[in-house]
Amino acid sequence: MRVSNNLALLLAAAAHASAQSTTSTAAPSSTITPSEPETGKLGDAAQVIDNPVGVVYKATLPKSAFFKPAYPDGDNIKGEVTAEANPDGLGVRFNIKLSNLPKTGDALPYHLHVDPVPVNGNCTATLAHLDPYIRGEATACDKTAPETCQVGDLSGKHGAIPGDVDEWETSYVDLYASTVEGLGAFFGNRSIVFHYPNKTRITCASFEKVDGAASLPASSSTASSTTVSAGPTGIAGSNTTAPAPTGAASTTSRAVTAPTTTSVVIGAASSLRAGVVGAAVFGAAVAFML
Ligand SMILES: *[C@@H]1O[C@H](CO)[C@@H](O)[C@H](O)[C@H]1NC(C)=O
Ligand SMILES: *[C@@H]1O[C@H](CO)[C@@H](O)[C@H](O)[C@H]1NC(C)=O
Ligand SMILES: *[C@@H]1O[C@H](CO)[C@@H](O)[C@H](O)[C@H]1NC(C)=O
Ligand SMILES: *[C@@H]1O[C@H](CO)[C@@H](O)[C@H](O)[C@H]1NC(C)=O
Ligand SMILES: [Cu+2]
Repeated sequence: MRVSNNLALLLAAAAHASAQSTTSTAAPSSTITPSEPETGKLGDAAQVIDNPVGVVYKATLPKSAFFKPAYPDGDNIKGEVTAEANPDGLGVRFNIKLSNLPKTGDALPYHLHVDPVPVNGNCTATLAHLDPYIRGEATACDKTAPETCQVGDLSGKHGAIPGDVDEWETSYVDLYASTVEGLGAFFGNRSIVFHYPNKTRITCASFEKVDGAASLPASSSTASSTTVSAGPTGIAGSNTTAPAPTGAASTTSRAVTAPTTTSVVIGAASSLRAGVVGAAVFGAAVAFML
């Protein structure tokens, strides 16, 4: 399934490239049929296979919400997001643990956003979703084709937060968001934003590199799990993703030294695209609505 998908993508990319070489004025969208998922102007997102192992980024939600009406008492969603390369460097595992969630009845989206949160906590200043392939968000992400989604659209690719629970935690590997500094898909200097179903920004936090991080437990590169607890103070499920210190843990933080030119990404025409991704993110930042 995966192999044939990738093969189809490569063939599609080859056909696209040859079509462009003969009809250079044709709009890229002319080769996309309406039944295919919408992808970025720069194509599908590349899988990142050399994320630095052992480097951990963490975003911790602030004490008070940005959208004050969500918590009139000054409270907020509580929780944190950690992100670390898979043990083989392919993709990044996100571990998300939240509590004191608002009960809206509808699922809550969340995304990686382009800029970090300023010291005044202004979530609007985080700009738009991380979207280095310039896909936009006019059409919803098709989670059966995550490479076509905005890199930062984590809830679109992996599922939104249920709107009727107090606590929620999940763990999954995203193959497109990266901890390789220099890539457009790098999010270690950016932020994560949690929204109401109507897209209002409730709260947000910047990622920071964790010093002296130990490796999270090694697990299958494609495994994911989600647990939900409706109890206000329950700890059910709290050990389903708990880190288990092992011999693989390192006691010092590892500097990222890989220059961008040696970053390895795979995917259709990725080598051509990688060079423009960094510049593209600035363009993506301009048209922010979310
Ligand atoms: C928050 O950031 C947005 C976008 O940069 C800006 O327009 C707005 O004035 C800021 N609000 C505050 C209270 O700083
Ligand atoms: C974050 O890092 C990326 C890749 O190194 C870079 O292109 C971008 O300008 C940085 N953004 C901020 C807000 O520092
Ligand atoms: C979005 O939803 C929240 C929660 O229901 C509400 O407080 C807020 O006013 C809504 N914002 C807009 C722009 O409709
Ligand atoms: C937590 O771990 C213990 C010991 O492995 C196990 O007995 C228990 O069922 C686990 N709890 C949950 C909620 O997974
Ligand atoms: Cu968002």
